[in-house]
Amino acid sequence: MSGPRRRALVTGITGQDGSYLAELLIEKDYEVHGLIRRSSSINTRRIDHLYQDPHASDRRLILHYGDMSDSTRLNRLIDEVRPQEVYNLAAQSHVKVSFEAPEYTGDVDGLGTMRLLDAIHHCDPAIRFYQASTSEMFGNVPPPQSEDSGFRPRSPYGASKVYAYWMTVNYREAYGLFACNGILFNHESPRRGETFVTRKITQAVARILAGKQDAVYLGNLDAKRDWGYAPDYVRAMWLMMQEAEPLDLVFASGETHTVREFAELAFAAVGRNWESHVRVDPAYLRPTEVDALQGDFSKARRLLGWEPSVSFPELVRIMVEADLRAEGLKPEEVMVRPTGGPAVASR
Ligand code: NAP
Ligand code: F7E
Repeated sequence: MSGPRRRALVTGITGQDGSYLAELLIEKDYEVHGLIRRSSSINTRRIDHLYQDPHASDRRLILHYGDMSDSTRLNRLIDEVRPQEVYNLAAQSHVKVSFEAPEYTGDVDGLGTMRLLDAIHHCDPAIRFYQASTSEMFGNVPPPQSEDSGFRPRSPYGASKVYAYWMTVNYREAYGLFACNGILFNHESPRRGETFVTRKITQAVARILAGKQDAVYLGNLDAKRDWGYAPDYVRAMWLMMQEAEPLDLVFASGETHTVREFAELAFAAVGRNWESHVRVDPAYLRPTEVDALQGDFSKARRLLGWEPSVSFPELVRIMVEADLRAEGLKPEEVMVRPTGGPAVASR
């Protein structure tokens, strides 16, 4: 016999990860509450397929207006919703933008996390808390990076997330909260924001094929990242929250590839040469860069049995395929079959 339905609160529910996490939690029979920002245009397109009319009975997705900079709202929300699990995914998550808006990034990503932890501590310390920590915290620590590596952040975003990481640890140690950090390396999908490099490339591939543009302007092609598939990473978040003890764990693919390699594969997927379409514009360079990330997720594999399910070439093809469809093109007609694989990756 199943018990009462579990309740989760997800901040950042309108983002890439928030949308996949909401799907996963609903599938697992949770009542999902999401924090959304008021904006003058609709910002819920990633979760529109989950939306239910407020008058419907037995609602599984309930949205609340609020902002990570507003502690009174966060306190009230925790008190009203009384979730068993809080997933803190809200953030100004763009590293380059964080150099332009360092104070705002620190407020939302750093202090915002503390506000939520404090609301839980004062309202109901039994509430479990997940913090969306990031490989950006490692900065220029050489790869492979694991739970034992130090943090040397290279951006206001990375530094804000280091503060949030340690506040999560501190609320755990000081007040006994079940507060854990998932240290996630880059993860992508067709829902990735259009200004992150992977999606910028795959969207450009589709638009070039559709005749809407001829080139894409990028910054540092030599940067190395450990790229995985976002749905695998939200599964990791949920797994961490089901553990007996709160942990801090790295989740990654274990591989590293350059931005250049990503572009090469994405253009090759439609039979084009990347060099004919990629141009470098220094405007996209960062004042300080994280040169190389490659995660060692052996601890997560050992403790949680977690493994990534999508390889790097598959990820590129999934994203190219989705962007081709969005442009009204048929992937089966324009994508080149990879050696030994199907023409279309479809997921
Ligand atoms: P994302 O697509 O940029 O989503 C960020 C979410 O935060 C959106 O829902 C956004 O709302 C919300 N948000 C931003 N500022 C807010 C504020 N002031 N108050 C309330 N909500 C706010 O990011 P993501 O890729 O899903 O990443 C989720 C989390 O994991 C973030 O904390 C990110 O820093 C972290 N992370 C991401 C990765 C990755 O590779 N994706 C890796 C490690 C860690 P709007 O939709 O209204 O903008
Ligand atoms: O950059 C280089 C850029 O913006 C990846 C966020 O989710 O993952 C993400 O942060 C690399 C960097 O992601 C362009 O310099 C070259 O080296 O896609 P990105 P990110 O900075 O790694 C981490 C784990 C997070 O936590 C963050 O929230 O690509 N690059 N040319 C470019 N990057 C962008 N955005 N645009 C370019 O034109």
